Amino acid sequence: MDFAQELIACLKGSRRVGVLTGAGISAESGLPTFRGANGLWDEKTIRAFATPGGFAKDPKDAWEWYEHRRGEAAKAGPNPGHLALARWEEWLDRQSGWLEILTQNIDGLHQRAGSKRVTELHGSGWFLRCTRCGRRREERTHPLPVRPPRCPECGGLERPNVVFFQENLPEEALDNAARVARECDLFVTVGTSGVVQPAASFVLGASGNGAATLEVNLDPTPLSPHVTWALHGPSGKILPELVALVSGP
Ligand code: BJW
Ligand code: ZN
Repeated sequence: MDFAQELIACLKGSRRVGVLTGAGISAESGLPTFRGANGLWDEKTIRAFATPGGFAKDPKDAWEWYEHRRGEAAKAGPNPGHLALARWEEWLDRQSGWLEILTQNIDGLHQRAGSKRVTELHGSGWFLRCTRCGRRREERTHPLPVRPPRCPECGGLERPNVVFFQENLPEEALDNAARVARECDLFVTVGTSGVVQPAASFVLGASGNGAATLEVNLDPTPLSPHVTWALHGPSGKILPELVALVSGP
């Protein structure tokens, strides 16, 4: 079998599929990525706003950045890449299999596309957390009437319930990711630069456990040499093609 035939056989034969997504899958919804082609935010911006020290130093500026991004995400809709993953999950459900998405994105677009099994590794922009009492609340209003927002319980400063650099990922999310990497037949990475840990290492974990691995990205990444197949192009075009192959005749 050649390269393409092996990939097609693997896609059709896989009943347990793990998918790690990054900012690139939402690029075709008009949301900028951090790094890579179309990357809008440089490391300096990310460090200024998405680190505990950066947020503490200037919560107002950090909130302006998150508010801007929440607004863009609210205006955006899922693109064919998100929708293809939701269709693949539905198809696997019917075959008594599963597909679980581990997303680094905070935009909520997988859920809006209809995906059911979604683990948000880096939190969500639609939840806020009090820096004083720890209370979490869902808040979809945009723009927020008061910025920075204050805790309705104790009046403390609220932050987005996302994972900044130097912070641990939620324990439940890490447990889910470990389980997916352990149990999947196929692990797919989509639109991630593969430089942020620990998310980038899940594909290596899956591969170490015997899963086949596939990367879908516009460009090669540091993960490319380690995967079974690397497909380079827009995920909004490649994922629908793959899912048509899976569920087709
Ligand atoms: C397309 C496309 C299209 C475009 N189709 N593709 C081990 C070694 C070294 C460092 C560390 C390590 N372990 C931990 C660290 C430190 C750190 C880290 O990884 N640093 C590296 C940068 C070196 N990790 C952490 O701090 C993590 N915490 C942790 O490990 O806790 C333990 C600890 C405790 C105390 C001290 C130290 C450690 C937490 C990481 C949290 C990351 N947070 C952010 C912000 C989240 C909230 C928000 O969104 O604002 O998460 S940073 C940012 O990067 C965001 C993203 O989720 C994350 C990953 O980015 P992603 O999704 O890959 O996007 P891009 O932009 O990088 O890539 C887009 C890709 O798409 C590109 O490749 C394009 O080509 C592609 N693309 N259009 C297909 N149409
Ligand atoms: Zn509070």
